Amino acid sequence: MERTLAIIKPDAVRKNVVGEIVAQLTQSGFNVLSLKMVRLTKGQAGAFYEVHKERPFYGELVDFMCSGPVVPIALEKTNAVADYRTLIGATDPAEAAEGTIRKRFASSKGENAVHGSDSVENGRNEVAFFFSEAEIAANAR
Ligand code: FUP
Repeated sequence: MERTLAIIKPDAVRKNVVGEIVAQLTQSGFNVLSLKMVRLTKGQAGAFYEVHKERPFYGELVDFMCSGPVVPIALEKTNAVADYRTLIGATDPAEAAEGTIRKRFASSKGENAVHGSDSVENGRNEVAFFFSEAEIAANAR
């Protein structure tokens, strides 16, 4: 079993598609270990995206992630990281495959509906960024 972190971003929360995204996740075989709705501070969003801090879009990305509530979701599945990346599609929705979450719900490369961990190690670390083991234990398989 692998863990990965999804975050439903502020654009998708504003579009009222949290339920549809969670439904697509569970219909695609992901077990929801835990989820919550939170409003990130700049400090939290900045720390979460620390790896991108030298990139030109970092400031905009942090501001966007703090612009409204987000829904972090701890997911579990065999091959969760790669399967979730396939399910969400390319970073830019214009390049995302038909039926992917970003194709269905994202507006642009910046406001792209969902976050996804990009490696198994980051999957574990990013889940731990938002959830304690006690929060996750209740629904682990
Ligand atoms: P992804 O793993 O698909 O979320 O994409 P990246 O890790 O490359 O980028 C993380 C986030 O930075 C994206 F979700 C949106 C933002 N971003 C931009 O705003 N502009 C870019 O050119 C690339 C990424």
